[in-house]
Amino acid sequence: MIVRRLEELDGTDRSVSDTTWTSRRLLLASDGMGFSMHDTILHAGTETPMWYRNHVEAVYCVEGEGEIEDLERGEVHPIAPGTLYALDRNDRHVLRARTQLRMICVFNPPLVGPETHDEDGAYPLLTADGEPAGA
Ligand code: 9YT
Repeated sequence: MIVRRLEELDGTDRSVSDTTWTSRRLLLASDGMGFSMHDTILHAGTETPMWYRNHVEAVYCVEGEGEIEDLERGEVHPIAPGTLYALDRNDRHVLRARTQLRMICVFNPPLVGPETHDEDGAYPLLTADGEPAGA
């Protein structure tokens, strides 16, 4: 059994930041669960374009107010605590945080650990060693 607490991740390589977000990666590929699980903060007043070409992701809002724009369909959906979105078609999207958002995210395949967004807002597929898959 794995028991882990959010505060244990601060200051470790399981806490990853980019300009608009900080993510605490509670479960990663090395934990052997078949998915990764993240507690992610999106900073107030930011927007983050993303396109997970290589992963499916489900995101559940537990704090804050914002919106998600589905760039495939041109639809905008409000985000509030209790809202889930699932990117079941590798959908390109923009997440806008009106206030700070706190999101619980699950990825399949699991993230390995060091990934940050590439120029398209995607994460690369990595091997367990953190090297590009297929390289
Ligand atoms: C809200 C969202 O898309 N989160 C993605 C995961 C997070 N940015 C991370 O752990 O990299």
